[in-house]
Amino acid sequence: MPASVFAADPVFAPGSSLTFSKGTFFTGDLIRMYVIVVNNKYKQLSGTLGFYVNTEKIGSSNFGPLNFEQAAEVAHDWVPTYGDLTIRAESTNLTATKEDGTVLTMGNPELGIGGYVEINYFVDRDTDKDGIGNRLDADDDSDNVADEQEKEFGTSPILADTDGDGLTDRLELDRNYNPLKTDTDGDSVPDGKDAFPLDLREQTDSNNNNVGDNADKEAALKNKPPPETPKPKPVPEKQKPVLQPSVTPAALAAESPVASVQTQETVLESSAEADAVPEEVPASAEIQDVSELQTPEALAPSDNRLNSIKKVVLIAGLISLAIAFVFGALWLKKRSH
Ligand SMILES: [Ca+2]
Ligand SMILES: [Ca+2]
Ligand SMILES: [Ca+2]
Ligand SMILES: [Ca+2]
Repeated sequence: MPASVFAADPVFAPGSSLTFSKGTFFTGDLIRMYVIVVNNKYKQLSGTLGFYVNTEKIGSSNFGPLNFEQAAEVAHDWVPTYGDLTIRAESTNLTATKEDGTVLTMGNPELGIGGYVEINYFVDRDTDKDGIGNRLDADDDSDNVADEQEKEFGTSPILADTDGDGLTDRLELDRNYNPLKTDTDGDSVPDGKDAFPLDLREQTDSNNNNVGDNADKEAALKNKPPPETPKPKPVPEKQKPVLQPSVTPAALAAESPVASVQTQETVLESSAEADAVPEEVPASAEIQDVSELQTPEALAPSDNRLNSIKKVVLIAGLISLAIAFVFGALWLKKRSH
């Protein structure tokens, strides 16, 4: 609890003291300190108050002129530092005007020396800003690791993330990471950015399946399906073959006179073969259908014709020999007569 000391002074009313804008404040807070001054003796009073912390002057504020029995609040803003502090407000300059017009200044024995008010205050830190100073707080950094445990583990009681890797001491202890080492597994990725702080080979888990991306890639390679056989490229319309079977001779005849003639020739060819009359076979048909003439069925009629010719020639020869013999015999008989 703050303790106040009052020094007699014409400025400060008996029992007055320093007050603060917050009942409890900590290091780093912005605090306004107040002190009440009163003129209870002179026609008018004005002056300056100096503010001190542990004898170091931190600033000053003027007041007045105050009429008889008039009071005023003098304030000064302050950012406290840590520790046991003595905070003082002291009158550093005074000017009093008496009823008879006499002016008294600082140092005049009638006015007296400058008085002061001061207060002792322990200013604590509140690291986790929970309104409880570290001296009374069992877990100064609110990382759920008590100050006593922090001593045991060697972690800082005022740093929730002792090693600064992005993970609190509590989380690292719970997961067996090292709360004193930024990169537990030594893969050059800090624990807070490493999806696997205990696995040197893994750092990321892109699909959140709790399996590292490197292991995922290896598994994918092992289970790789055989490459697909490439599908034949579609043939462009211009290169597609014309489907002849769908075109009938009748259709061709209807479309083109030339086609009609060719069809008629084919019909004539067929009838000539059936009748075995070579003279009636058009020359064009012989050239176009050599393969057909070479078949046994086509060759058979030709052999028959050759045999017939041979027989005729043989018979004619025999007849000629017979006639020649008869005429020879008659000629010899006539000569012998
Ligand atoms: Ca605290
Ligand atoms: Ca703690
Ligand atoms: Ca950490
Ligand atoms: Ca760590």
